[in-house]
Amino acid sequence: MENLEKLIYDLYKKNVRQCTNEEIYNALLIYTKNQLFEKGYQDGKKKIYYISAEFLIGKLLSNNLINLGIYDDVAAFLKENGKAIADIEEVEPEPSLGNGGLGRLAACFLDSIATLGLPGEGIGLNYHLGLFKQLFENRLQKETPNPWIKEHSWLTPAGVSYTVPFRGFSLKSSLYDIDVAGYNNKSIHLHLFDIDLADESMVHDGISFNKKDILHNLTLFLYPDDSDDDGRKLRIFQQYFMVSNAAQFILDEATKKGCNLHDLADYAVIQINDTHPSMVIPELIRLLTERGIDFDEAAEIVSKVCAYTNHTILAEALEKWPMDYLLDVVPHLVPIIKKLDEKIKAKYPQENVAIIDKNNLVHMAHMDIHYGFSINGVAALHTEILKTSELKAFYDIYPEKFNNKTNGITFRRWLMHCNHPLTDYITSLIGDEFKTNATALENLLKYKDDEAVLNKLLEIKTEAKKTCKEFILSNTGVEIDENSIYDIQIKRLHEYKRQQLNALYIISKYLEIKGGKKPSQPVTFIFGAKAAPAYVIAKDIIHLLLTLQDLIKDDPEVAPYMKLVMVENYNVSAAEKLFPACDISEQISLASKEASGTGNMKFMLNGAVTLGTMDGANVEISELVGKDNIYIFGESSEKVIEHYEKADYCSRDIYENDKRIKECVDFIVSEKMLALGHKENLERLHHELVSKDWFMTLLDFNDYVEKKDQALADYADRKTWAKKMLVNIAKAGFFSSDRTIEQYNNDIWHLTPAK
Ligand code: GFP
Repeated sequence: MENLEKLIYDLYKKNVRQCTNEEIYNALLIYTKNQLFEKGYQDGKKKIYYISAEFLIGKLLSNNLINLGIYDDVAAFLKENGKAIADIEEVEPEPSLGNGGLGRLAACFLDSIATLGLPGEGIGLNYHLGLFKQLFENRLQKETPNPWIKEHSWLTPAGVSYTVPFRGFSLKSSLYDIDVAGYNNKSIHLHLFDIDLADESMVHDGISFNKKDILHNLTLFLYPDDSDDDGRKLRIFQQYFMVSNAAQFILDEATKKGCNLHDLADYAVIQINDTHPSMVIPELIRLLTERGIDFDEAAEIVSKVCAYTNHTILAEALEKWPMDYLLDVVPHLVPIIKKLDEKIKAKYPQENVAIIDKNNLVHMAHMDIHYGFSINGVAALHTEILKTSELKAFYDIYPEKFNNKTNGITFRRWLMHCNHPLTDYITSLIGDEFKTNATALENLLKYKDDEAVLNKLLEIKTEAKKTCKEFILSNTGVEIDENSIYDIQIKRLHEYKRQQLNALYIISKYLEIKGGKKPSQPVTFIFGAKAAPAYVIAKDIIHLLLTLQDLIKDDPEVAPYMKLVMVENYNVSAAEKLFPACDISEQISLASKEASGTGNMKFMLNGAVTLGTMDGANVEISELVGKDNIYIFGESSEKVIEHYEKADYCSRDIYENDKRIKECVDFIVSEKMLALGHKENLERLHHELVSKDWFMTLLDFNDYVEKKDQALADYADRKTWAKKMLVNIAKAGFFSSDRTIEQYNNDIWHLTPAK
């Protein structure tokens, strides 16, 4: 650590003790960047380019130190000098480049690509104000900008620039790179393209800005409000800017290595992460034809380079752009897309696989499937649903293109970084093989009846709960009880993820306590979620949760037995405090709707027990841990799909015929709630549940209550519970993103890993 000490002295002419945390953070930033640079970057003839609108990378300092293998040394050095690494970490702003699971998956994948020694790059945009920062005001979500780029940051200007043509003007880009360290391996780059004239000062009243001023707004926000035409067009501007830069960059890199463009597939493979980067297909074709390749061959080349990952079956997320918008923004792509569509229509005339439908909407996923060589879902059930239902028409044409890649998470961040005590304890029991071979966690199973081990696991959990309690207090102002059961649901707010189901359970418990039935063990229900700014019902659900939070907290009859807390501005840093502390992991989406989930994996890895539906990766979790170590409830995905097909689900029938359900739903608009909350929001939500309930909350309510009550009761038998914890940790190895990336590489990318 002499170098670090010297660097600090050179920078500030002070010794470490005299430095502020900011000064030490800045010095560590420089120090770490230098170390990464010296270690070098993965390279090879063929590269994977992972293009994504989101990269939810989280803070980077500690993770980089871990992956460089110097975390312990740096932490010890700081400690010797009277500083705590945790305090230094607090100084780092969290990059705000993602929204939820999609973006976090991309970040985990970069970590694993680098760790496995694969030549690869991430490509995205450098959003200055991120998604948005969530504030709670008046028990409502308020969106404000989330600036994260400071004078000193992980971004390094790369000196690369391209011109991106739009209708009537063009925009020059600048590239910024973030190094992503491999664990005990070289780094790869996350390439973030930006414009030079981004003007943060144009934002007013929360996150409003002139959506037409593309020259200045293009890289301000991730997912700018798309509730009007200008907002939707802005998304196309962003997407095209991202993929045109990516395509030019990829062709440049390949050409420099000797590619003659006809053999592009020997140099590049592109993973299209969801539909946002889909325009890379016509853009690459455009660039190839500009360079003298004829159209049909260009389309063929691109089809050998592009692979598509589907992350959802929700229609709203499968983008369909009106042709008029494309004509307005990227008219030069339109003839290409039309030609691609004609070729398909000549072979497959059926409307349901067309790229351009009869309403002149361009189906981006359809283009990806026809002109990509691989289509993957993100969990076994999800891929099955794609094949047999959502994308069946395509599966019938191209069965060989479909494959499953069950999601994974990087254990460097989601265990080694966020849970040092558990990592150290596991290491003391089974050595550190699991750090590079995650399935070695199964070696823990030999301790499943070892009382000392089980007690130690409980002790580590209690310590994590204490740390989390401090975080909750500073974030929400609510003091929770570390001896209560922590029941946690943290994920984007969406009706299909069914935070409203959890809320109805909490209402039922509240009513029970008021009626004199006290739970034997206090429970803390913890939520963290952002709602998309234009998603009205999602925001109403946040309002319901915040209103319940206060109602319960201020009721002396109820508060000793349960609390509800909603973390403000839930992000990766908050997640790192919450996962280690969780007892019960809420994965309660309507079966068939959650493609995979990855929070479910982070929870089990940290010793929480899942309460969930047979949806997404929950199915694989339940197969791995066995029915004694998971709580499953709810209607099956087959039945749910059948309900949608027959359109026979009627929430009002359930509401009117089930006294308890009616009572809980009506509580939303009870006098008590209306005294605290807003009539408009609560009534709208009540109406939605009774008259629509598109994601069938009421269908699963009774089963949910029963299984959740069971889980809470079982918690009391501490030894049996600790055994469940141990089995969950031991079986989490399959969900390492190293396994996922290995499968992507073996089945789709075919890259040669560095030795
Ligand atoms: C989406 C899906 C999740 C899936 C992730 C990553 O994330 O089920 O795990 O992508 O594949 F919905 P979110 O929309 O939940 O952020």
